[in-house]
Amino acid sequence: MKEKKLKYNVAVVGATGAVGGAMLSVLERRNFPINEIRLLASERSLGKKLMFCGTEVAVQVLTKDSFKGIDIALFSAGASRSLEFAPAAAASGAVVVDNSSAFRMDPEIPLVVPEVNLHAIKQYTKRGIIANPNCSTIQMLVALKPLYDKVGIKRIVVSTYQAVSGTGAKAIEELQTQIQDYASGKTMSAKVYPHQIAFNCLPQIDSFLENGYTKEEMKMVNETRKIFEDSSIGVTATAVRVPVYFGHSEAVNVETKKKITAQEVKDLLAQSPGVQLVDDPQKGQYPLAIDCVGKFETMVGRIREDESIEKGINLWVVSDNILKGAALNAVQIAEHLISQYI
Ligand code: NAP
Ligand code: 3JN
Repeated sequence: MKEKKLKYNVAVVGATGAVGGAMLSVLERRNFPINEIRLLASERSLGKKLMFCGTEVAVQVLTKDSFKGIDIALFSAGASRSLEFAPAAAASGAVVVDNSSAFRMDPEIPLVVPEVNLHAIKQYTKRGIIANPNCSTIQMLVALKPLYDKVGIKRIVVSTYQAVSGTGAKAIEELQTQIQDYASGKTMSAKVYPHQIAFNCLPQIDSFLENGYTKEEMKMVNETRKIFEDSSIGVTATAVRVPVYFGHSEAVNVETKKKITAQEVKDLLAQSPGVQLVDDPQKGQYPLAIDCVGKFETMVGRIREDESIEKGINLWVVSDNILKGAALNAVQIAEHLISQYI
């Protein structure tokens, strides 16, 4: 039997980005056992150094030869970079955890939320790649998995309220600039988004498809079915960008197969992995985007029965889109890999 490693060589692809930076901080916060950390980005970052565990590490340019000796490669440099470089990383012996949409719907590649379908990780051996779902899917399924297991889910109707950090650093800057321009009486201009985002809500995330939905909305539909391994589940989504910097919020309506009361849902979620129940509306306590920032848990509240149908539940689900929505989920997958497989 192969001897178990005590420490691992980890590459972070897109290390200079918002998600890559969060990956470094999550690896540090969770004391991931690292021998070598290799930071990879584009030629624009050549010469840059980033801090990791108190040491400066030079950023290297991503090439197909970047992965020699690497055990785990965490990718967050966009889908086209994943398509081009993840197979090369896998061929050189690394297990890839990919944050992009590149491989999510590939039937040979597991799509994993550890609290929901940890068992699927073992399929990584087929291609050496594991996909991280979209941020909006991840937090919704962390909240819904306990209900799915207990009473079954027939249909999900979800509306999202997504923070600008989901679009990256340029979008954070755009919101900031528009707010400053408004305060000083200047005309606001929009470059990243199709319309002004300050003081506005945009019912468009990513581009529109022929069926009238956006790509972001269809990611939630298709990824949910794959992760639950249930093609019968109905999912319909409206994804909205709101002028919030960090933290995605979601209003989720669920039609269950068997009846469950609001109190039973609260009891269930109070002890569910990855969930923090915040549900005392009389005291003004419910999940808020400003409270989820930096937290590993997905916050759930406003739990109530949908009185318009026989078996329905409403929930308000809030999570740090850069942490559980991306970096933390990827690191949790890597933790399971090293505890069970490599
Ligand atoms: P970002 O802040 O713009 O960072 C992009 C990163 O990719 C930077 O490190 C950049 O390096 C690197 N990069 C770009 N082009 C490259 C190239 N040709 N070769 C090597 N590196 C390159 O974006 P982000 O917000 O971190 O998001 C990055 C990706 O993560 C997204 O495109 C998406 O696929 C994924 N993501 C997933 C979720 C999710 O829902 N799970 C959420 C957000 C993002 P330079 O600094 O050198 O340009
Ligand atoms: O907009 C958000 O809040 C989440 C954005 C995710 C994202 C942004 C650019 C490219 C993705 C993703 O993870 O689905 C991608 C992509 O990889 O397609």
